[in-house]
Amino acid sequence: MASLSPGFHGRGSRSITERLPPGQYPTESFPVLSAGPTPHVPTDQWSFTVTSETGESRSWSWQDILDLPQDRPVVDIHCVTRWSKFDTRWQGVSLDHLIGAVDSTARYVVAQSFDGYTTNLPRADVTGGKAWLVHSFDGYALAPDHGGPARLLIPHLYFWKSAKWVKGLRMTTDNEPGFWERVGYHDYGDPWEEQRYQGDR
Ligand SMILES: Nc1nc2c(c(=O)[nH]1)N[C@H]1C(S)=C(S)[C@@H](COP(=O)(O)O)O[C@H]1N2
Ligand SMILES: [Mo]
Repeated sequence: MASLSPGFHGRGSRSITERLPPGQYPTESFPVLSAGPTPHVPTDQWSFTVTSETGESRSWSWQDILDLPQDRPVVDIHCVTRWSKFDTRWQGVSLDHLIGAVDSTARYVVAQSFDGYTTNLPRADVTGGKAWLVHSFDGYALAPDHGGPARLLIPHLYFWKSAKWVKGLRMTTDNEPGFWERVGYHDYGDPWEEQRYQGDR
């Protein structure tokens, strides 16, 4: 069998070309994209809260999160500004553990962040082992500019859905558009379907 040129294949057998969604380019760097200034939240003042559609809520301290089972996803990420970054390495907690702790039949969630940022997601997209609350990147504590102490990681959707400085999830019966979705970005944001703006299929 012919050998594959190093650098063009990461994990598994799919080539970088096959792993690049339409309209994206690969980058080694990790650009910072924030709508406003970086909030600084010390971990001893940090907590994460999931609130159901009936108002029931459950909160976790920083230590509570570290005590939950830890995952180490290695995933490709895709920003709507067209950069993609392959094989990014994270550590954190599956959102299944957090959402599963409250009694809710809501079909949507709104992620809420310390900087006031919000983004909406179908519940089905943040459960089933597809989404995480992450606190480490590449083996180090997540840098403040990239969302530290903790952010969401939802790699199968455009990266604006991965809320930085996240402080909680609100379960909602209706799909309530978040910060970028209200100003014209797509409600769902599938990079493989190029769902960049409202009106893109
Ligand atoms: N709280 C918060 N989360 C956010 C943003 C933001 O401005 N505030 N920007 C989003 C956008 S548009 C992108 S592309 C990614 C960028 O993450 P990065 O700065 O780590 O590359 O974070 C997303 N999460
Ligand atoms: Mo973005």
